[in-house]
Amino acid sequence: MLAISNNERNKTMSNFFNTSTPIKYEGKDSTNPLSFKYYDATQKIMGKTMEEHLRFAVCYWHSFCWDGPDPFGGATMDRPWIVGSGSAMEHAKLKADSAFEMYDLLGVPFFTFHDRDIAPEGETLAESNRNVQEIADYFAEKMQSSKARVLWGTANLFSNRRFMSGAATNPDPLVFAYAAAQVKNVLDVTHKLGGENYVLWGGREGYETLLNTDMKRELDQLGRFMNMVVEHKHKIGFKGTILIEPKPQEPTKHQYDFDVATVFGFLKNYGLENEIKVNIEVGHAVLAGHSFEHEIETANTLGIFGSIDANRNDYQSGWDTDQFPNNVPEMSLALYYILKGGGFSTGGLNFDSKLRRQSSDPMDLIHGHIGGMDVCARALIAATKMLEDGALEKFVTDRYDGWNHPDAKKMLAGGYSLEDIANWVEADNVNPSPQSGRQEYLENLVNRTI
Ligand code: XLS
Ligand code: NI
Ligand code: NI
Repeated sequence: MLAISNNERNKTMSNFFNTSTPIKYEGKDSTNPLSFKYYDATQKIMGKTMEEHLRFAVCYWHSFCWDGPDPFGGATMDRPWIVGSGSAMEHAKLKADSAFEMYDLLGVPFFTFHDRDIAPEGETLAESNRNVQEIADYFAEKMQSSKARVLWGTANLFSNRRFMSGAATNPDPLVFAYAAAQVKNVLDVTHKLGGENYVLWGGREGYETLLNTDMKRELDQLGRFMNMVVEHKHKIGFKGTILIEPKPQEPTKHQYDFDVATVFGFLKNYGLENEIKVNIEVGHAVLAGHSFEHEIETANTLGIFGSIDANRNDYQSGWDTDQFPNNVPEMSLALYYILKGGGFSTGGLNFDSKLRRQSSDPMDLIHGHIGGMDVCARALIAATKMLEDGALEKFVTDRYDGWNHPDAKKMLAGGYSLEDIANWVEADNVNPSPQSGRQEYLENLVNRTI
């Protein structure tokens, strides 16, 4: 069913979806498409409810701003706040009404937004920023009757053509300044709304060709920019986490935030490794040539794990197609490593997911999120089984057991030189015997939990 056209609707009370009954958990045998089969928000599992473990967030941009274009055709989705009559600010409020209608239907605890998603750009940045503040105040009113909170806010520093050559990494200092003014506003707004994190995704922070690029200068600019963000966070008393979202390319050919390890190197270089963490997206990990769990464990290892965007790519095209998660084994391993690392603190699981172009009905947004939430809930159940069972962890512990020997410890502690070790290996005829890594056996253990 298509949405009711704009003139039929009340401007302050949205009725975008053709149901007002909140989606409930009905169990896996339910055939009701408007129910959760696995996500039972209040079910306790390893000491926390599913809601507390998963910390689901709905994203504003793909859910409410994207209306289905592709390179060969325009919009396919009926979004009255994009095409209907009324002022841009009236549209923004109507969009907010529909967004909160969806948060409440799904019962999600969080949402995420860019400044440009929620409010129209004005004639000047001052006007744009005021528009964002006005809609944020409108959110604050709506949050009094909704349980949805802000997981993170972010600034759109990539859509407008002024950012075509980068935001913080632009050759023009005026663009750097403009971006700084935009980020300050969204960070303030995120703080005011009680947001738990602030995200920086640098889609245009990179370059197309070295022929016109001073890489060292651009990285220094980005380093200074990030330091200013952190300084401002402390100045205003924002307790949330600042997160960088790595992505190797798209839209820019070479992006400076390529992957988790690259971001860590950047943070170290600019003295930010204790201030900024990462928001890892499934599709971005894959674009960088990694598995999602590799990126998560890398972040755990480096102490910078923050949050995730759970959307994945199309397996065949390989693009950042931002599909709702629908791969239980992939998400199970991801959650296993997230839980092993201690789970989310300020972070959460954001659906930076968009519908397929032919899913033109508003209710498709509900189906997409139900599916994504159920996939993640199933994965959470599998991940906790892996942890509670402990066989995987025990295998890894046993595999490294040789390092508990006092001589092995001494080798790592600097107690022997290269020469000492060489003398010992030759004198004692040290001859290690290879041990199986048992990958297939371990994969079978994982499979039992899914
Ligand atoms: C784009 C990114 C973007 C960020 C927020 O690929 O995933 O949507 O999550 O700017
Ligand atoms: Ni993305
Ligand atoms: Ni993302």
